[in-house]
Amino acid sequence: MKTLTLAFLFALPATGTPVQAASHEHENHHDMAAQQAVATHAGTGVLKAVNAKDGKVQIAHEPIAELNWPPMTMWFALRDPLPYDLKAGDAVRFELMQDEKKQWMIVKIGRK
Ligand SMILES: [Cu+2]
Repeated sequence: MKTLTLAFLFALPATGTPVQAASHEHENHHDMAAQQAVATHAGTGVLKAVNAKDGKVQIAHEPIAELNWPPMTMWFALRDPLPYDLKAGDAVRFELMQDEKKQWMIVKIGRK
């Protein structure tokens, strides 16, 4: 009987602790998700076309291992106006991030 009582007493804090730990991890998970949302990824490629009016560029990019992207040609939104010295045909290096709508946006671009 003594053993059963002890086991019961020890069981109380034991069941309480994992619940607290789980909710703490949950908060950490949200912090990590927020950090990932603003993470930038570096890429290289060739500038294929510029749509200055809509603030977009088409880039034939090389693989981006971090994102598991194969090489492809695609349009990206520009966060800032394109540097004046860049034109179609230029080799470029750039940095990408996802905007609040999860669309990929170039936040930095320059000649490679
Ligand atoms: Cu792509």
